[in-house]
Amino acid sequence: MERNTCVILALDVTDRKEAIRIAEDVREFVDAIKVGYPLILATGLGIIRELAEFAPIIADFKVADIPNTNRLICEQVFEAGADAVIVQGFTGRDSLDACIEVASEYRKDVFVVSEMSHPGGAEFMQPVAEAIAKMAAEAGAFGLVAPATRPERVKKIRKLIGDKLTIISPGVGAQGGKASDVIAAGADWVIVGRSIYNAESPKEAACKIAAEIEAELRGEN
Ligand code: NUP
Repeated sequence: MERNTCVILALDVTDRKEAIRIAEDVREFVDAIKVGYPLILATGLGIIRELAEFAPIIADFKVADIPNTNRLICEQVFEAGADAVIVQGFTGRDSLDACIEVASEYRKDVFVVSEMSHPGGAEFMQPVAEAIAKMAAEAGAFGLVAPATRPERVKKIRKLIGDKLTIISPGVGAQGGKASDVIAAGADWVIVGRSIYNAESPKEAACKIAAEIEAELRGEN
């Protein structure tokens, strides 16, 4: 995944044609497309290959099972053509290791959720987020998913892991987070769903977020 616009589209629509139309529309302003249960349950796993024509695909299945089941899930995800998978870290090191082993067999990447972006993410996950981040770094994960709704938490996690892991950050726009704030806090990419796919012009919305990040990185904000 090349860092260019620093925007990842979360494509949580449930109609195949709409998904493809939006992906095509925004392709020049997003570095990757994240797909998850809403789109894949509605349209089937084959949508991954169709969308991969436009951008690298991150499969957000928040994999959270025993090692053997995690392995079976990750094999399906990579066989379907995904470039990366998002997994939960709270299931422990052996479960994460299983995902990372499969990913390395396919030469693909694993992102680990350290703490979720919604208010409930602070209830049970926040107290263990740093331990999860450390484990992800030790296990050799590619990156972390950390909340744009709490840039101060992203800053803390970035400090803890240094440059070892890539941080992708959901919660921009509809959940209240601001793209430039979380990039300033140390995230590498923002993940944006509704603010792009529900916009009158998804392309313009994505372009605007990319421009905001570019200005932040240039130190113009
Ligand atoms: O902590 C997380 N928060 C979050 O919103 C981890 C996630 N994977 N996500 C996903 O990011 C969520 O499932 C959705 O696909 C996307 C955010 O979408 P939106 O709030 O920008 O519409």
